[in-house]
Amino acid sequence: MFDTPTYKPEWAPENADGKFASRVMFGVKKTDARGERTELEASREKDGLQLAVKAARPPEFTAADYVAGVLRCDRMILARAITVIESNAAKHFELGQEIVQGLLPYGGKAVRVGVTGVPGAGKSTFIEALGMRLIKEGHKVAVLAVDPSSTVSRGSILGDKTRMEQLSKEANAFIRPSPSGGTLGGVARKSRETLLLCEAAGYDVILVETVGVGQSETTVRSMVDFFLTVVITGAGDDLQGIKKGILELADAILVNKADGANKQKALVTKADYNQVLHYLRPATEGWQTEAHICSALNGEGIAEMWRVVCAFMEQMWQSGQLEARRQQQNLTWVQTMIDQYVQKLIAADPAIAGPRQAVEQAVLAGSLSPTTAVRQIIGIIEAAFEHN
Ligand SMILES: Nc1nc2c(ncn2[C@@H]2O[C@H](COP(=O)(O)OP(=O)(O)OP(=O)(O)O)[C@@H](O)[C@H]2O)c(=O)[nH]1
Ligand SMILES: [Mg+2]
Repeated sequence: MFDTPTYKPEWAPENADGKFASRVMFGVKKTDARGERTELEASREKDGLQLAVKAARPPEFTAADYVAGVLRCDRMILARAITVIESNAAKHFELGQEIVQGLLPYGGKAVRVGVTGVPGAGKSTFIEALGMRLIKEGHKVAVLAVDPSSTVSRGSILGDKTRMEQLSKEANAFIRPSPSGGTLGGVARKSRETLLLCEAAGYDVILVETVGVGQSETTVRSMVDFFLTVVITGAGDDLQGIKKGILELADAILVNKADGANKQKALVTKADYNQVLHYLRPATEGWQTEAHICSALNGEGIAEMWRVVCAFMEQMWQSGQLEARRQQQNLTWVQTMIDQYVQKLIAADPAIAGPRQAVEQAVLAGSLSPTTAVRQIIGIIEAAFEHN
């Protein structure tokens, strides 16, 4: 098929010699059957094109390349390393783990702050204002997102809506939208490993944004040192609207949008929160969670909020709680991953799935009690595991 790489075109000037022959380049077929590709590559080689084609493709990095690139804070390599980690493809898993393992000794040096709050509370605006301030003070800031909705819609809280325009232009900032795909647990694993990579790259403040919808908050709480809940006055987000459980996760409450006519209301809201917080168990032992106000829009209160974070970190560091919390978080991380693995094993085993479904149907039909059903399903699982 590729025997003759040169053709005489249909039209050629009179008296043209063989040099006028044109070269025909065959297109790449999408089906990409192996034989055809080999044939195509051979023809390119003949045409001296192979090198050019190779050069156009991004180079394949080894784990060592990624590790070295991240350590010298090459943002392109950092972004690609995160893409490997976020990939659901089996072939990337080993490489991803090698990268993580290689960078593990370089992590742990950042202040990790989680920022949660209802949609529109101003989390991104706050992160941008704080991030810009920190960069001016000489910090390197990474912003990550954990977005439960992205697992369903494949959208992202740091996607189209808020681009953090100013921060994204800064050389010392790195912004990474939420990983998509997988369960929230999967997203959490990826986010934790991304956090580690950012630390290894030298980002000394990591801000993790998440929408306040329950499970994602617990997930983010389990990967950060300081957890901040951003609230606003009115708009259904006053005291009645916020769950006690969520307040108990927070190391500080930040009443945002305290500007213009809203400032007085924000002060009242702050006092209300402080009253309630006084009676709640604090998220961190020995640290009284308090409410503060700020305007992410005009910058008032941002510096004060950061001082609170620094005071917290200092106290945690001195008391040894910081290290203890991080170690506990690592252990929880391992346990969560194991739980997920076991669940996957059970779900993927055909010897379990069929019989289990039958038992569950019986529960639905009301012919089997839940307790008996659990016992039967456990029997099915144990039998399958013994068999394996
Ligand atoms: N007046 C006022 N508006 C603010 C303030 N902070 C944020 N906003 C506005 O509130 C809107 C939402 O802000 P975002 O920062 O996108 O809120 P978010 O919490 O990140 O929202 P999601 O990512 O969708 O959950 C935007 O129109 C902001 O301009 C503030 O301090 N004062
Ligand atoms: Mg946002």
